[in-house]
Amino acid sequence: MSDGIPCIWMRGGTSKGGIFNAADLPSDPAQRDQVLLEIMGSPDDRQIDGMGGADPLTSKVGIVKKSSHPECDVDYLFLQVFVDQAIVTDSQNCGNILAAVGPYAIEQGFVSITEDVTQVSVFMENTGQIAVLQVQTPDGKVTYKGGSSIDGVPGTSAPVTCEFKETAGSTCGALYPSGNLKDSVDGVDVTLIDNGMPVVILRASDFGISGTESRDELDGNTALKRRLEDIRLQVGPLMNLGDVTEKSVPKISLVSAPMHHGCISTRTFIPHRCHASIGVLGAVSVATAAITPGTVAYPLAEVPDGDEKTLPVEHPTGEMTVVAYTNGDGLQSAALLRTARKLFEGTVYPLEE
Ligand code: NQM
Repeated sequence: MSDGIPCIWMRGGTSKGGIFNAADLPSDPAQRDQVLLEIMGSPDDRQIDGMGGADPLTSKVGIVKKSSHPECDVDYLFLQVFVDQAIVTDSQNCGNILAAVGPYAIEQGFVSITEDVTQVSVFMENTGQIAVLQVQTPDGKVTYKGGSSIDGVPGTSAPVTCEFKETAGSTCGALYPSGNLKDSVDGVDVTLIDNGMPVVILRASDFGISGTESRDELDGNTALKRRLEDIRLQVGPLMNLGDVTEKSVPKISLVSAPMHHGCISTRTFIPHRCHASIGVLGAVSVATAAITPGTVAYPLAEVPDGDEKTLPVEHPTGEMTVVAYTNGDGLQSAALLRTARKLFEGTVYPLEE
């Protein structure tokens, strides 16, 4: 048997995956990706021969190392391991797994505990941007126990607050990479936006759906999924992402008016399966469009007054609240509440040579 690789399996927000110390994985990206496919059990719909949970939301990897960035404690590289294809991609970031990186960085000794709350500054390698996390560390150690709840996760846990600044154009080079607030593709209005996550925003009603359907119902709608993928492939080059056939971005958010006193309602494809909720940076991008006149989302959105806006983004299992700090130039920074939990610490085994 091979020696295996040290790993901690964690829930971060509404996602789950393996968190690794970069020093424990092969430094060659091709070798590393092969090892991660073997660990997750991909490609296979059930990921039966690996750790993955047969869902893109539970087939995720975070790789952490000490940062050389002057303002940051750790570098975090996110990798999406496809479930049914032999693809590992760094083309996107993940704000949910990021929430797990905070406690991981402290427990692994990358960051020293300061007070009852310890700040962890993270350089997000996928996009070259910074996130600042506040992790609960009472009595000199990380706690996962607490009273905070997030929709999509049962029970309550300790809060991990995540603050993002300057996320505009994270991957596409500009907040509105096509240069327009609204474009038309296949006769349908689209807003192409990247405020931390590249997202194509479309009106649900343009596709003959209400936008309140369940994840399972939308996942079963193969005609809808085919149309969305067709649009996604066309807008890839417009978003400076090139051919996106084998990329997990852009995501697609179908928006409609809020149903539960939120800011906007969403059903998001990531990109081939419907999200059980919505991604963290995905929600920041949608919220940014929702408060911006001229986008597809704006006429459907309920937008509060004031520079600090609480924007609940509704999704299939509840809502994700984005607290947006704005000025005349739009959204300047965003804060979100997440929780995380350490599930397992041990050794994972790729296939033997
Ligand atoms: O947008 C899923 C997730 C995500 C990404 C996805 C995320 C984010 O829920 O920041 O968190 O969009 O593939 O983990």
